[in-house]
Amino acid sequence: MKKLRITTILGAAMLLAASCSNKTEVIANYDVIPLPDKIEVDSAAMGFMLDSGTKIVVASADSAMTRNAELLSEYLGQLTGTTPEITAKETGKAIVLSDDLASDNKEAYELTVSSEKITINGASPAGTFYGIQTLRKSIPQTGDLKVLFPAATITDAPRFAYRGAHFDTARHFFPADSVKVLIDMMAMHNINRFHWHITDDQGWRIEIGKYPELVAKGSTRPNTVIGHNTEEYDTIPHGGYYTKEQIRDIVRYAADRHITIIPEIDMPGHMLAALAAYPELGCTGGPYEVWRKWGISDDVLCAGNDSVYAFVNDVLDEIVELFPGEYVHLGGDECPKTRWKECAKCQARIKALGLKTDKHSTAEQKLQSYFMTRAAEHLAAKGRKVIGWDEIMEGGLTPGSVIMSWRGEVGGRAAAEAGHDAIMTPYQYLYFDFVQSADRDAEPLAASWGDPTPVEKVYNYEPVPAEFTPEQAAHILGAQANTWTEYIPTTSYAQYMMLPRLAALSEVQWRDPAKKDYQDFLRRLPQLVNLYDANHYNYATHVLPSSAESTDSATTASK
Ligand code: TNX
Repeated sequence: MKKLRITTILGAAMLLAASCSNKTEVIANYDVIPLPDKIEVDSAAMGFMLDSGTKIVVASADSAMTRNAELLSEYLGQLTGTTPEITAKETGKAIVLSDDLASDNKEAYELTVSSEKITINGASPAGTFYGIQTLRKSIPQTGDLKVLFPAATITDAPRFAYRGAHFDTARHFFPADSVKVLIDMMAMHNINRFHWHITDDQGWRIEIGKYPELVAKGSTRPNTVIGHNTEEYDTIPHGGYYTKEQIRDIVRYAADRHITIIPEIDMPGHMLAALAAYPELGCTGGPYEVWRKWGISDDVLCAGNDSVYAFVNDVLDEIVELFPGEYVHLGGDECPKTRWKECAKCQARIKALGLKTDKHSTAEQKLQSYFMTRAAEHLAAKGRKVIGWDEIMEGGLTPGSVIMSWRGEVGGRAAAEAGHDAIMTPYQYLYFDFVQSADRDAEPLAASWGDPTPVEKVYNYEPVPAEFTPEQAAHILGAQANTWTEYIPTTSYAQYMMLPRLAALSEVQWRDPAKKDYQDFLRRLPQLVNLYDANHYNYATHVLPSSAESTDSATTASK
């Protein structure tokens, strides 16, 4: 708080100074995160001075390119105090945006800086956007600025096409505006997939027209267990959900930032909130309650009941309407078979399908595979593909489904070896709900949990197994970090858990592993942290030089 007040006073003083004096001149530094593949600075040539005369030129009528220009203008306004005008015609000193770079990698871009102009040419509007991110991140501070960009040519392209970040808004609800802030954070780190975990035992958080009780009953719990499933409960009702209008708005907001949202409707387990709303969908018929604690529930969707399959299809129909991306995530994790073993309907279905336990899987695991396959087929008929947690391999993988490997790399490896696509998200490296240092007492929230996963561990993660052939390696679509929110009750604390680990992740996702260097990453990090400050993001300071520490992180995180 104290820091905030001082910053406000300082900000006002700076504004005042600027109105009577000249702007501060700063020199851009292209050593950003993730570091571009090739940076050639021509120190003999004159650089480009960004000042109030600079315009942004975008000739293309493409709406994505116009949006790129608007975002660049916004970013520059935020950092330098001057918001450049956008025009279609090239006149005078300008930043020129285009999207006709010849490259096999559609997210590639080239950025050139001369005394007269800066050009950012992408192989697609997304490529141009990453050039914009690099330009924005190269500005080392904020204020009323003139920025000198050294003459340079930067060529860059990402390593992986799938660069994901997952966030759980089911265990705790996060308002639409803070989801947008998370999307901005992702965009800043060149992430292009937001895996949105939107339903779980503890809350159903998306409006579904055909089943109004899902949010009416399933989005609220009267109280929540304290800490790690102690016997004690707080007295605070917790709830919230996103209306269809809010979802559409967020989908658009993400698309403007070249991020595709992958919604996850976790099934057949992790469904207690839905069961509380529609008890007839469970094996016992309930009653059920929206869960007030954490863990794995034995109560799951009944796999022997035809109305459950109809429910799943109906929900997916509305999901597909809201989310235009290629993939829908169907979960599939942590589904105990306790109820199915005792349920007459489930056993009848097993019998009717002729499912038998063998040395690879049990009959109930095969029933789950049947369940997932039916949902996947429904989506396939609508032109969508399925992602599932690695458990979906247990009873036999649905052809065409992508495996998201979270219980280590075993599932992802097996999938890729068998010729299926996989995304690596092993909990040992990429779980951002896990504590960041071994010194738990120093963490802002008492309920910190998980094995210590420091920034360096994330940075050094390599998603492609060393012994893989190029064909197998091509099945590793990319990597993703997951932020589960059992112990993350506020947006501020979520930011603290994600930053700066998202920065480390971005180099795993973007860069050639042979060129990665943790010490060099640490050297480049403070400049990115200035941008975190400019956006008022909360972040962890474990690996920052003490001068760059945000004094507020500990206090705001515990709010
Ligand atoms: C396991 S990862 C889960 C989540 C929990 C998480 C906590 C996965 C597919 N399932 O339901 O929130 O651990 O770290």
